Amino acid sequence: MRKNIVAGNWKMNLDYEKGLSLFSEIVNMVKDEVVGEQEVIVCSPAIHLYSISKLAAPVAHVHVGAQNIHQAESGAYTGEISAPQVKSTGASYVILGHSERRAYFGETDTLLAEKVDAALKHGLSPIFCIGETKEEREGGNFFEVIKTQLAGGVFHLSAEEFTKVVLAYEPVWAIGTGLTASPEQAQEVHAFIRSAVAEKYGEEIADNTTILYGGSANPGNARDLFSQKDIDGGLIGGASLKSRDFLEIVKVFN
Ligand code: 3PY
Repeated sequence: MRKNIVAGNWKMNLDYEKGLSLFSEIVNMVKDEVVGEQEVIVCSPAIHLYSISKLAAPVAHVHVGAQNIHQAESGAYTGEISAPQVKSTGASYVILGHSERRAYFGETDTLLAEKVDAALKHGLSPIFCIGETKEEREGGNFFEVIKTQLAGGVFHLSAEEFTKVVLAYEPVWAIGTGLTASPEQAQEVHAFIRSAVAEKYGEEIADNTTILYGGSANPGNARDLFSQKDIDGGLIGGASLKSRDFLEIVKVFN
């Protein structure tokens, strides 16, 4: 079902104690201040997953996710973490295809499709990221880039599998740069993504797909972004590291 979601991407920040303390603040604020049906997800480094999942368990609408998994279930892959391991912590989501993983770890659409399959097989919902670079936007072929990422990463799924996927449009030029897509620029791409999903899986599934915006979203721009017809929430980087800022973004849906 199409949901409003605000997901934090903590990236490689916060030691164990600081992560627990930030998550506790978020949970307490959600309990006190969130009145809507919106879902709150925190995607933390692996070290926090088990402990914050325990804190999240009693709170409706708060969930935990990882930021990556390996495509294999187990084996000699030093330093990696698998879908069943993440699932065993109590987490229910995993970010896949973030542009930082594509750029710094060489993750291709083919590899990401395997990771998506591993996540779904073990009961994790992928938050699958797509988005164009500055050069691709300036070159004018960004719709093609996005369609290729969708086709390579998630369009091999059956319709039933696809309904468990959350999509996140993250223009690479808006990540870590302080630049944000304007609400109109973001809406244009979100509408395109929804139409590509409709072409592949039909109107009903497209209507029910949650598509998040990510890329320097903050309390100052979230309301304008989320008021666009095809933007169902956000994947939040820096602003998710401050409980008050993150909650202000969540509360846009109150
Ligand atoms: C950002 O906001 O910078 C992000 O990368 C969110 O995933």
